[in-house]
Amino acid sequence: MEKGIIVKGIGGTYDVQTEAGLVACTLRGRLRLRDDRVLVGDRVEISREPGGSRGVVESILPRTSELTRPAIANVDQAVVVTAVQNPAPNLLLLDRILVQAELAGIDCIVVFNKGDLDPKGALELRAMYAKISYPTLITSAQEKRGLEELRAMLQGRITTLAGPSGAGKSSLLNALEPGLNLETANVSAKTQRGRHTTRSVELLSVGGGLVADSPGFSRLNIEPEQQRDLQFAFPEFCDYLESCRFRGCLHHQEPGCMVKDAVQRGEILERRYEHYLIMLGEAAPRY
Ligand SMILES: Nc1nc2c(ncn2[C@@H]2O[C@H](COP(=O)(O)OP(=O)(O)O)[C@@H](O)[C@H]2O)c(=O)[nH]1
Ligand SMILES: [Mg+2]
Ligand SMILES: [Zn+2]
Repeated sequence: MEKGIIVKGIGGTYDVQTEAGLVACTLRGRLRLRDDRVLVGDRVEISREPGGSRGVVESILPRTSELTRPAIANVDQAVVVTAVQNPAPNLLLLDRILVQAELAGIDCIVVFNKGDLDPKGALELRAMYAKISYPTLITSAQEKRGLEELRAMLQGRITTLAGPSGAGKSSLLNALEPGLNLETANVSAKTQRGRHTTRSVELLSVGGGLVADSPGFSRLNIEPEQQRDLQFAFPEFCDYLESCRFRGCLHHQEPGCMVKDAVQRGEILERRYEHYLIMLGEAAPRY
């Protein structure tokens, strides 16, 4: 049977990207019963009349991952975009997004855009995150720099773009695929909280991959049930976790904590550790 990926779903019609192009599909009856369970990103089998332009989704293949906000199935990676300037980088927000992606089991790529505005600052920011072991990239949508590297990272994968409003996410996609004509806006023209144009998630064909230009992870506070796992969402902690004196060490005020030692020796960035403590405090108010 013909295979494809659902890239858009509106009012019971699902656009399925197949090797032969986009096919508008409805759902086979038994799938319609669980209409809310069909997600953009789902890999599906479809049937259609030979040469027909419309089809029917017959079955949904098993998912490799499932994000709830935004609701997308089979996301392989998050590309987190932060502007080097304008707006000023919010590294706590960047770390929050990275943590949520880590907790969801998704690979992360850290992109610093608007490199043209402060090339030196861009290098410093990149060095911080490269040290943590994240793949990093400096781009300029305006000067068309770093675009080929970004394209290579998107190739053949399902990606969600995340990052604050105004970072240049839509501009980067437009630079990669000029035909997209995504709306972009001056930072000053956006409200402080960013504009939230409510629209359904859609996967766009960009650079040989599929990309969701979504506002990113909308639930960014750490929930109590995430408290224990939070430490594992900081990849640079992992080498030390086993060596703490106490088994249940949460690396806050416990004696004999190897994570804190590593921070003191400069092996773990102090800023990252501070962000860990902020998030830990949200997860468990007594910390
Ligand atoms: N100087 C500079 N400005 C950029 C760059 N990328 C985007 N912008 C500008 O930043 C503003 C916000 O871009 P937009 O793509 O709408 O950001 P989004 O909210 O993340 O999608 C727009 O005015 C863009 O023209 C860049 O690489 N350099
Ligand atoms: Mg945008
Ligand atoms: Zn510890």
